[in-house]
Amino acid sequence: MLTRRQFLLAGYGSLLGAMAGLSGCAHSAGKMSSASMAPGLPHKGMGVFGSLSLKAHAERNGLLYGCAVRPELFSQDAKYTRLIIDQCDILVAENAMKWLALRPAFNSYYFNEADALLAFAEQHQMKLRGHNLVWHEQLPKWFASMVNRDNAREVLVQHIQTVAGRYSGRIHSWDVVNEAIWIPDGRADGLRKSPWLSLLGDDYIELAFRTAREADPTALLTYNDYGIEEDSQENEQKRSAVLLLLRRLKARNVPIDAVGIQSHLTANPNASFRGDGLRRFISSARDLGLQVFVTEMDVADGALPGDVGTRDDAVAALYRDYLNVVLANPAVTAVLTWGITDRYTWLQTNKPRKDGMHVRPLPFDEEYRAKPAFIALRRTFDDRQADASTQGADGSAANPYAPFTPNPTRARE
Ligand code: 9MR
Repeated sequence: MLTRRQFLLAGYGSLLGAMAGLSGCAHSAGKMSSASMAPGLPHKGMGVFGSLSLKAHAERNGLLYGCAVRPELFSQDAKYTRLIIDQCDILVAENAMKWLALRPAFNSYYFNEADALLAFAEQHQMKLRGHNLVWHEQLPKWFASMVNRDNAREVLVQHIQTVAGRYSGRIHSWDVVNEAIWIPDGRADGLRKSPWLSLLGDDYIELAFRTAREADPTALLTYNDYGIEEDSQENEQKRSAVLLLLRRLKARNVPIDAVGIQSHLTANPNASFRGDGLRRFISSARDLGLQVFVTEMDVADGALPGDVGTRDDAVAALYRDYLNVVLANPAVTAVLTWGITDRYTWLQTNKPRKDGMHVRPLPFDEEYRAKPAFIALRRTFDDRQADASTQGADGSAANPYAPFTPNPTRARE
């Protein structure tokens, strides 16, 4: 029987009998120090499944846990697929539902991967987030030459009607607008000078939310952004601009239900996370009646020394400190990491380490073994119960945001 001061790092390979000889480690849970690793303990396959999984710990504390997935890997990597089934109760497509993936040509749609992902999620009783309907990145090549001020409105509305309409009733939440604030562009309202802004003016955000609500009345409509997590002045400025946008939308009765805080963090060997600004931001979002999702969490380790134990501990400490701040507010109802295993993380290509070692930003390592970050996630989920009960606006212990139950209505064929 495991105590809270003992935990096991177990490999999915060992679960499947496919990774004979895997040695895991017992950690001191308090310090999460890899110095206390004890290789060779008889712990294979223990400690991370069933009631000890991330999803089980999340659910027990009124949360959803999940991750971004690459559905094309389901047919290629059984351990990856198993890991997701065991650990997640909510998924999001890392790329498969973006314009680039769905719109091979101006007049056509490609839904195979997105459809397969939704079928997979439903088969395993998982929820699915939609990511995303409006973004300045990952637009198809044809976009720049085919979309102009005369047809932009129709193109946007038709895309949202088609995509959100196809999956209506089956999506937990849609990132309707992604990353619309960019302070360096210099506008007073902080809006990014994106193609959508140039084509449609600042109304495009409102148009997107209203169209999404009509197309899928049950999905929680979300504004999703990054650069609003840290203690820095830049992040504080961006938080203000995002809040300004959210307030403007609410004042105009635009249908918006949630804000997504992406949470791509970087471990800093010289500073710890305080999160005062983030705490205030989440509280303001709650005052607006919004739910809050952690939508894309990972912790870049490029500034940390190479030693794996040191790195894993620092990454886990930031997961812990960050989520302790975020989860203290009951408006936060879901935590998703951007991937689940270090084997498949965008950071390996986007922010590779200078020493050539593989990056380690996620709860499971390249061989699907749970890392200290996994333990930190579980622990913060458990700690939430006590915190949330003291922080409800009305002093009640109940989370006012019941976990979402999807509408069983099937998508239009
Ligand atoms: O992880 C995604 C990567 O595979 C894509 O190449 C990239 C394209 O811009 O998008 C990444 O996901 C991003 C997400 O859609 C929005 N927030 C930032 C994520 C990391 O860049």
